[in-house]
Amino acid sequence: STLSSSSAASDVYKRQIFCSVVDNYGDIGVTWRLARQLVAEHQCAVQLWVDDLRAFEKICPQIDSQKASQIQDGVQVRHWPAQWPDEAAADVVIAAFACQLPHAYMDAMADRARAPLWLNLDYLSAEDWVGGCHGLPSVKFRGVQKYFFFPGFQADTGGLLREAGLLEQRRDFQGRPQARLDFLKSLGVSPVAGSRLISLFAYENAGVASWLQALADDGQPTHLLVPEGRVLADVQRWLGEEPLAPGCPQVRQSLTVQVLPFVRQEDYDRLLWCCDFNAVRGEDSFVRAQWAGRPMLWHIYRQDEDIHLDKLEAFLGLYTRTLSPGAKAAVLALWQAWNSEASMAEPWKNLLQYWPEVAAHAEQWCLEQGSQPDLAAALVQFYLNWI
Ligand code: TRH
Repeated sequence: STLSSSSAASDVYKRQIFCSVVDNYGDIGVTWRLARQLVAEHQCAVQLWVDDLRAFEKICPQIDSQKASQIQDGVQVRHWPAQWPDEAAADVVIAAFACQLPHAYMDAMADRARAPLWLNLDYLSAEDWVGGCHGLPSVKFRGVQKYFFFPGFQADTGGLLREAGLLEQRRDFQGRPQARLDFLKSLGVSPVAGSRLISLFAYENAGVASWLQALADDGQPTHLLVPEGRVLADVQRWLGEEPLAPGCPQVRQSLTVQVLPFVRQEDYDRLLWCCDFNAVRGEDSFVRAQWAGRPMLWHIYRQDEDIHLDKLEAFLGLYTRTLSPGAKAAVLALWQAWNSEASMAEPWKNLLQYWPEVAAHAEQWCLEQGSQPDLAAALVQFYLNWI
């Protein structure tokens, strides 16, 4: 098509986002969300370069992983090949998660009559230093200045990805029990009567068995939904079953375990809205669980030298600030046990004592975060201030 020829692309695509998939689905999950939102809410022409279309296809099944160029939700999706095709640079260049741009492309940025705005969209962290670094100049390449753009929870950061109307949609959905049941049914889920519905998305975790045992021993039934993925082997080991297939629930005392197929990103959101408690991981599902307004548990992505533990502590500090001392201690103990793969038995029982407070707080936190400018809007504003 004419759109994919390089000269036309330079005229049409004013924003280029680069995503190198390092691991899992967070890299593409975040950039895909941002690309769509820039198109839908800010009328930007966006080109998203992704080096792994198969990972993309998992969260967005309409992607054709064989196609080098395709339009999805108004975003031009381009496969980012090892051999860089000679493409012109856009007005705004967003490199996600410090990915290295092709050298020839950096030359193309520098060769433009007017240098582009070049941003590094960083990882999310609640640490204090983030606000001080957000928006600062980073490196320069042949006169083109790169800037740090940090997502975050505080007013001095770039904020969080949040589509317009998201919280209203979520509340509307949660206010319609039949819509919830219909959606769950479409996933093959009929919640066990009187049960607490929990979703479990996590990395491998030796603490899983102790949590499942605590849920099985509990007086109230739990229906646990586990999207296919890395934590499944631990769940299977505890069940002592052959590989679990999506769709056939296993019951152990009070606990029903059901594996779910990996669903499209929009449906994963809805799944979070349906549940009373969400275990999430990484970066994008972590934010979406906050928008779901329900109590949650975060399995943070491990980093070298345990620097992820500082991030965990920083978030917990913010998140639990307004909780009573007892509820605060309960949340801290649960999250710390989960992230050190320690026993979840006592921390889980303890959290149940504070359930009403923790549940009300999840909605309150969502409201508080939702009152700040969203990341896409902050990015557009950054550009307007820059020109
Ligand atoms: O997949 P992740 O572990 O991604 C991680 C993190 O982003 C981490 O910070 C980063 O360093 C690493 O990747 C490279 O977890 P995350 O961020 O929650 O991304 C999962 C995405 O998958 C998210 O967009 C939601 C989506 N998803 C679906 O679309 N359907 C599903 O069924 C599930 C379970 C998830």
